[in-house]
Amino acid sequence: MKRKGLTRRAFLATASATLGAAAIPPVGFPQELGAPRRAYGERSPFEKSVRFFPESITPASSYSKTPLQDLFGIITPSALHYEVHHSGVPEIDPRRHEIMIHGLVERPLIFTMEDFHRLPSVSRIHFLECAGNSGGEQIGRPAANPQRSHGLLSCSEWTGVPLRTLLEETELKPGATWIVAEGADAGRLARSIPLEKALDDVLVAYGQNGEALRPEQGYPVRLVVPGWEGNVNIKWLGRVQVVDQPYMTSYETGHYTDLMPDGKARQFTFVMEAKSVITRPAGGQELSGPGFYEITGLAWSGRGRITKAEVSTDGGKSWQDAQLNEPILPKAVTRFRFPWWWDGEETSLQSRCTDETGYLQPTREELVAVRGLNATDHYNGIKVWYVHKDGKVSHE
Ligand SMILES: Nc1nc2c(c(=O)[nH]1)N[C@H]1C(S)=C(S)[C@@H](COP(=O)(O)O)O[C@H]1N2
Ligand SMILES: [Mo]
Repeated sequence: MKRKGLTRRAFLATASATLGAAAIPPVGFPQELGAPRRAYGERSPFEKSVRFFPESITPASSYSKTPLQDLFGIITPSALHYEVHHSGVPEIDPRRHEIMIHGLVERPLIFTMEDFHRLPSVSRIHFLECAGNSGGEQIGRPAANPQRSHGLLSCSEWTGVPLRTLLEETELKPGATWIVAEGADAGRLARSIPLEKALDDVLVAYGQNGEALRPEQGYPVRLVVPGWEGNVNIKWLGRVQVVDQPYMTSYETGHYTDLMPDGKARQFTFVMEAKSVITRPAGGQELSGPGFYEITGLAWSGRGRITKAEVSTDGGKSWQDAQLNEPILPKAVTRFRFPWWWDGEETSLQSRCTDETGYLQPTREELVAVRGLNATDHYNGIKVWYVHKDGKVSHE
């Protein structure tokens, strides 16, 4: 009688007390006046969710992961956005920062940040995902919770100027086919991007979730390259050079290329393919007993909108459609949810998604059969969580 658990009455029964037994006013209502206002808000002291810092070789070349299991909706709070820094977080004074656009252009331009804020702007919600996100899963080292397995993923509302507007202003010369974008951090991280993408939907962003970018996200200005691997989203943007070929920078040759089983490397694998992960219930969490649970998670695709998310609660034998929560935006995360009645037996939970191109997220086995085990970037296989009889959920 699994269906029975999905009725409204059944899940209201998850409330811990019925009214008859409760004190009025309920325990925990304060009796004193509250704290005074504050100029810049902070979350409740009871909320403890933080970024996770894996070990790093140097403090400057390091990363942190978003606590996906603790988040609601689709927007990542800026303070919890994942970070990848190859040469630390520079402190840039916006009054002194300039963006140069030059190369194969009729009119090279230099913008101050003040000039920049006067240009026509747009706001769009997009995910950002490091190519290395969940790479350990590919080589058979599954991570223990959603933060550790998939936390190099965040989603923000970005505000800025379309790169197209700036490039049109400079008047491109014939032969212009690529750009090289360079950061103003000490390492001057640079990436080649095809002009076609630069003229399509790339943003030169200064806003993140309604306020200025955080220093960790590239303050005062960064590239947002929707749907493409995190690395090309150049932070602390200083320079865009219009060129006639890719420049084979270290991050598109020595890094972020995928060594295939035949010994050849795939290069310029920019698009982050469709992927999903269940964030609750998931590894590191515990079910309090048989009964109703809402399974929820995130699905996203660098190729556009998510059209379907499916959940399996029986080890992948059968799949059922999950509900996609609005809004369902292109190259943004989409939240899905699925009502589940746990009967107390050992089982596993997994999700898979389909995007608007019809592409279906593969299993790890399908992906490894094609890509092998040399490279761990651009991994998008299905993630499985195991539910044990005692209610504990784990990664194995
Ligand atoms: N200038 C510069 N841009 C950069 C980086 C960097 O170290 N320097 N890291 C890149 C990498 S590898 C990723 S995944 C994203 C991470 O962006 P975030 O730190 O805002 O999450 O920024 C990219 N842009
Ligand atoms: Mo990255």
